[in-house]
Amino acid sequence: MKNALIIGQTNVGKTLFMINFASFLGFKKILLKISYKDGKLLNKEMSIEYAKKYLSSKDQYKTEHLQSIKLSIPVQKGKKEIKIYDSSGLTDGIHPDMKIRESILQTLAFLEDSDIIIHLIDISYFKSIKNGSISEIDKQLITYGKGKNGYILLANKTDLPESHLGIKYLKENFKDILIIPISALYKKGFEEVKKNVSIII
Ligand SMILES: Nc1nc2c(ncn2[C@@H]2O[C@H](COP(=O)(O)OP(=O)(O)OP(=O)(O)O)[C@@H](O)[C@H]2O)c(=O)[nH]1
Ligand SMILES: [Mg+2]
Repeated sequence: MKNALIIGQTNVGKTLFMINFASFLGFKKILLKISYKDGKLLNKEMSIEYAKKYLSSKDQYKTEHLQSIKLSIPVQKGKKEIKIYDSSGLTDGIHPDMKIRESILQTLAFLEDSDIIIHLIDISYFKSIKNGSISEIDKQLITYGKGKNGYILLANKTDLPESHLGIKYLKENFKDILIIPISALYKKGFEEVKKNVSIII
């Protein structure tokens, strides 16, 4: 079974994307496998509503460990299973909090083992907040992803103001990668994500 890693800066919507993508595919419940940094594993079954409420947050660094769910995606002949990993948020530079540094290490260590990389960028309020550019860590992820087969860039939060400027910037500056505008909150653009993931797996 192929695995996909959802990666990106903190608060960009990685966890909400994973949960709502499961919901979009028809799942009413998810079985979440949490991989703690000390190697322990924990399984938790929960409803989509519960998962959204307790796993996704407006606060930064909500996700502290790798956590995965199995999804089945329609392909040409039937369905195929895929394991989707949600990860802790990355940041530019070295984070002062050791716990967060360890989480970042766990995410990066898993990067090489991933068949598919789903890189999320928050493109809302693009011009005012990010001074018209994406962060260094996002640029590095794009450079890394370009060399891999299964790399998809999701421009998230298209429901918020100025997102069109962000999409324009990405499409102009990174012409040779697959960029899909989405709203993880409203499950917009998910058909396109499903289509492209099903081609890769
Ligand atoms: N308006 C809007 N808000 C979104 C969207 N996607 C996520 N959010 C919000 O952004 C915040 C962060 O979402 P999370 O899913 O927790 O983000 P994350 O990337 O997993 O964050 P960390 O685990 O902290 O790294 C929450 O308040 C979400 O409701 C979107 O498409 N539109
Ligand atoms: Mg998260």
